[in-house]
Amino acid sequence: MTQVEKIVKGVVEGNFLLLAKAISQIENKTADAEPFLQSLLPRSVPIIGITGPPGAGKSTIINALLTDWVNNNKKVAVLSVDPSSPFHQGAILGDRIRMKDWYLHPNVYIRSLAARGHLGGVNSAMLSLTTLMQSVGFDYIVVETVGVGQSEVEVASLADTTVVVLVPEAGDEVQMMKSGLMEIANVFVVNKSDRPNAQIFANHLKQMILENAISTTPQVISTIASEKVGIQELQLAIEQHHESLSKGGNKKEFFLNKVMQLILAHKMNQVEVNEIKTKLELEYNKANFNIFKFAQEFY
Ligand SMILES: Nc1nc2c(ncn2[C@@H]2O[C@H](COP(=O)(O)OP(=O)(O)OP(=O)(O)O)[C@@H](O)[C@H]2O)c(=O)[nH]1
Ligand SMILES: [Mg+2]
Repeated sequence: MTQVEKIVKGVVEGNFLLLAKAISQIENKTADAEPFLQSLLPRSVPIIGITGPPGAGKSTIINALLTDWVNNNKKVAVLSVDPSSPFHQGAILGDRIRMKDWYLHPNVYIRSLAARGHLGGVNSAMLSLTTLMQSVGFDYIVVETVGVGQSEVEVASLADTTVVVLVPEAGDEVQMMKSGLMEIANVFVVNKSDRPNAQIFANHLKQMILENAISTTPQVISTIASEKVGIQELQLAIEQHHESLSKGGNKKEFFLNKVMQLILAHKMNQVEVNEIKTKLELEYNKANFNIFKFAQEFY
């Protein structure tokens, strides 16, 4: 049996030990990782990106989505990117509590990934891992990323369907719409709709979407994730988006984007940061230091 076949067997049986090992192999970029990745034959399994500001309810939403999927006997992989800032250190623990029903379930595999320390970007590691998940028998892959900044936008670009989770008092995030959020969202969720002004906010959002109408208009779904309200509507919106993708979609553009990210990551891997640092220490105080000349040495 090949390594992939053994992992598939494990996933069928609800034993994720070999899968976890393969992930570490990829994360640590061991010598075996590249040939292993090149042996993968991914199926077209939907990758659902769930992104949004800290505490918006992303994990609670995933927790609720899992109920229906598992009841329908689906296998689901959840990858959550640990934010690197110390401000968020509670997040991993929080996720463990929020998704506690699922940590030991044979149909669900949950893994946190460090966002820090991936030279060449967390997205190349993510691309490897989501492709792995698509190759070993999962039916859905969920990627949770915190925030609405550029790096999250990049990670979201790996997903087939990106769900942006907001809360009714998300004034600042709405400002962020202008800087890219609008383009990445395939579905908007207004979570915590039990709070005041939720409907006003949802209407405002819909209006903004219409005003900024790009090629497609994302749906706006109101949820109370902690009470599993609106989850079925969300599930439907995700399915509908995925169907629209497989109909026409811009597959070539999608793959081009991924290939560019792989090339970038590969090039970045060849950069010896420590060597640059050592040389820089010798040079940067000199009167004739020129950064372009200096950098050229490493091209
Ligand atoms: N009132 C209310 N609280 C909610 C709702 N959904 C989630 N919460 C609560 O909001 C808090 C944060 O929820 P999480 O699911 O951890 O949010 P998150 O977006 O995953 O957070 P991070 O991963 O830390 O960014 C928890 O205390 C949840 O119980 C909701 O619909 N209404
Ligand atoms: Mg979370």
